Amino acid sequence: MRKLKSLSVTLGVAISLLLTGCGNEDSKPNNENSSENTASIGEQVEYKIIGIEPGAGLTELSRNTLEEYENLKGWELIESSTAGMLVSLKQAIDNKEPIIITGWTPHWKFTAHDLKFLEDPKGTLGGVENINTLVRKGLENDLPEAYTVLDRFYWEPEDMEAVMYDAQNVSFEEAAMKWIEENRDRVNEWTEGINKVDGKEIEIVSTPWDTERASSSVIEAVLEELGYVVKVTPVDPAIMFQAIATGKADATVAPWLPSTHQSFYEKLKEDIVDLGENLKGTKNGFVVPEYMNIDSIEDLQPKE
Ligand code: PBE
Repeated sequence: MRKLKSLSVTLGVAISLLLTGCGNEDSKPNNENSSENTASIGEQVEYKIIGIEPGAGLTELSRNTLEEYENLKGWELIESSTAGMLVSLKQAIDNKEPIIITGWTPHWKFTAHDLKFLEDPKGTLGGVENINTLVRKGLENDLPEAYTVLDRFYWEPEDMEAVMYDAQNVSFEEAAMKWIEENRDRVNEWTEGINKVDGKEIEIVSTPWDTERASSSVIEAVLEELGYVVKVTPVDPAIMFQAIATGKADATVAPWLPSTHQSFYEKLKEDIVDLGENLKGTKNGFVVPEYMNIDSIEDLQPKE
């Protein structure tokens, strides 16, 4: 690795000497002159960060990030949709052009493309996070069997990724069923000793992203096996929190905490029962293709 690095630096020096046409002592290879280089990144991406849905927690964190970093003065967050962001990302990568997106993991974009998170020294995009299970007040009394399953529900990022991966070819329902069949022992731990119910209804709220389509589909199938009639409704994060706090919905396995959905959580936490993490190890950030010569949000230059 080290050898490779020094080889590429040597090559870089040699090429830049060739380009400048002489051995001028003052000329530095381009990739060492970071201010010049990153200024051009800003220009090339037109001081735009390609964002996602306006209602996403990540969008709120990204807006704050543009305010908190002085070097991001004049930069703009382009809010659109996850699908739109993914199209822009693919186009940029196909053309080897620079692009900065708001991204997160788990997500297939990291397997489909070589990407990296920009360092976030101010931590405004949150660190490594969790996904929690929240239920409405009174659920423990009203639907004790479901409450216990929801309380026990816990899996790993690899599990969620397996469902998301399969759901590229089949429906989320089918992908969830396959995961359940392959992980019967784990599912049995969640349902052990719980009596079956006969057609009781339960309403789950979720968000529209693949991570949450995966987890909600699994919990839906597990509760259906127990005899519940389950309805899953994907909504914006703000609505999801309201639905739990007002008792309009029974449960959610979708909130990203402590940062992504913090503002919604803080407002309503008194009216919500938090059953803790169902998954650990998610992350948000500004994401760029590996080929971009930049490592940190602080390397970006303000718009002149
Ligand atoms: N996300 C994926 C969501 C939560 C799951 C990070 C895009 C968000 O609210 O930002």
